[in-house]
Amino acid sequence: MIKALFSAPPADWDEFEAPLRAAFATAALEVNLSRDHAPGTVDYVIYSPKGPLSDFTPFTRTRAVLSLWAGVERIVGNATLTQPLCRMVDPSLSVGMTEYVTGHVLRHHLGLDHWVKGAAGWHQIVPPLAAERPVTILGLGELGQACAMALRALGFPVTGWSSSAKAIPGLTCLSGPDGLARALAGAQILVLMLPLTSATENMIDAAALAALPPGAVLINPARGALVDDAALLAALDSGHLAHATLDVFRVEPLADDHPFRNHPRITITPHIAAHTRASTAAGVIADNIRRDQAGLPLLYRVDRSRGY
Ligand code: NDP
Ligand code: OXD
Repeated sequence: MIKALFSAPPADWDEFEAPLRAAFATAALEVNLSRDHAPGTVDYVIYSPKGPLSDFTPFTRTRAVLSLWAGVERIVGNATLTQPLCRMVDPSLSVGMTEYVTGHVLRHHLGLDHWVKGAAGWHQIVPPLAAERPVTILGLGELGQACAMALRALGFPVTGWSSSAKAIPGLTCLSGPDGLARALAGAQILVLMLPLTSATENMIDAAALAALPPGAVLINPARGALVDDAALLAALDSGHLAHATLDVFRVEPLADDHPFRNHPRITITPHIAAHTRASTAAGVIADNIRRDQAGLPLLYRVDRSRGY
């Protein structure tokens, strides 16, 4: 019998227990799923960074740590973690992120705030068509590509920037420092879809913000520490940046007295851009355990040297 330890907050257990048991049954896996197995007996750890586990040393027979989160910056550098680490790639996560990004891009593209506020008079401010509104996405992985394809389908010219060079039909794909300069210079709307690593922390600093065209909008549903907070406030206050829509922050929950709060050019959402949903993610976890048990390589393994 396979032993799987569920190491996550109680609310996650309530959400995941039944779907995981169902997914294990569907995958014909006999799994003893519990929140309190003795560490030395555990085959797989199903892990949330909000759970109790921080020392992986006693998990001597554990074959893999399977994260419920896509972002792994809070575990990838854990020196006690010698077991393989897999991040979450979940179809619902991609759909949720695509809906969030598309919705916020369309809000800014159409200037919806002006009309929602209830504009007086009869001033016909006609927005440009999507084809005239270039969008750049930094990060062309699972989520960045899903967002890019959805925006492309709506007619936006989409440029994506990633670590490795890519060729994706319909997108302008860039990489490297020159690619970043081009990607920023052309971005009327900039979407961050990068993981937080030592290479990406503070990437959106004063120079990167200055490289955007005047009046650009930033949408960050990736990680707060990608952005230099002080530089962002300065760019907004000078008017160079028209607006920032932020879902993620250096410290969460965002403090009530943080300068981002009540800033007229910042929209805050409380880390809700995309949620790992048990209905689909349980199957992803079960499938990875099935693969490992069958001697197949684990999917979505994190490269510790890159940090994602
Ligand atoms: P992926 O690992 O699939 O994609 C990451 C992308 O970033 C890849 O294209 C990668 O390039 C690129 N990249 C990484 N480092 C660099 C670098 N130094 N320079 C240039 N490009 C780089 O991640 P996901 O798309 O699944 O997720 C992205 C992030 O979204 C997560 O790490 C997480 O932080 C955040 N997230 C936020 C959620 C929310 O609710 N707010 C929900 C889920 C995730 P390459 O393709 O060459 O490897
Ligand atoms: C994640 C997140 O990384 O929710 O999955 O931010």
